[in-house]
Amino acid sequence: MKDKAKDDVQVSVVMGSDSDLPVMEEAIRTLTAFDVPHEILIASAHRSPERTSTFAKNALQRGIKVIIVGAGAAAHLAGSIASQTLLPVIGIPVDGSPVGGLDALLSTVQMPGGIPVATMAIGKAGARNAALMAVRILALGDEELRRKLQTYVDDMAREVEKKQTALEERLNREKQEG
Ligand code: RP5
Repeated sequence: MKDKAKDDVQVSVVMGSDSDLPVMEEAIRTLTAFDVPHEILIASAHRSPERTSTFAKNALQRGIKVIIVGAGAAAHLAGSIASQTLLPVIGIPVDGSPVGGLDALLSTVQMPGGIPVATMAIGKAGARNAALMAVRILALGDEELRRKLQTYVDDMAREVEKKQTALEERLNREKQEG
């Protein structure tokens, strides 16, 4: 039988446009890898303000725990959502604009005091970290998720060791070959 509590959506992944999807897929992939139930939505702060507002105002009541928001250009989406909910909002500046996402970074990170948006790095690294930040928040009350997070961190450390070994082998080979 399905465990209903575990199947309930815990994270909303919101993006300003379908053009943000290639970046946001990194967050979606990571949430999927951790088996975190999530939903994916398109809502624009500028083009569909009412849709954005309805989502933000209902999210807490729907049982959502964390909202991940990606937007590019004059990226007001994360701040707009954060202003209409008490849930933690994690922002990802999407790097689709001619200025490489710097506009989105400043629009997302420079929130006036009082309405926080936890802003990640520009682009795919930020999207991956947004999902990992959501997992860290959820893991505070979920031992199984905390164990998965520990395995993820341990695997990364092992990867570095492997790279070190591969590098040493290559340098030794090159030395022997003269
Ligand atoms: C933002 O404007 C979106 O988040 C997207 O990054 C950017 C461009 O949107 P499109 O013109 O590609 O739909 O609101």
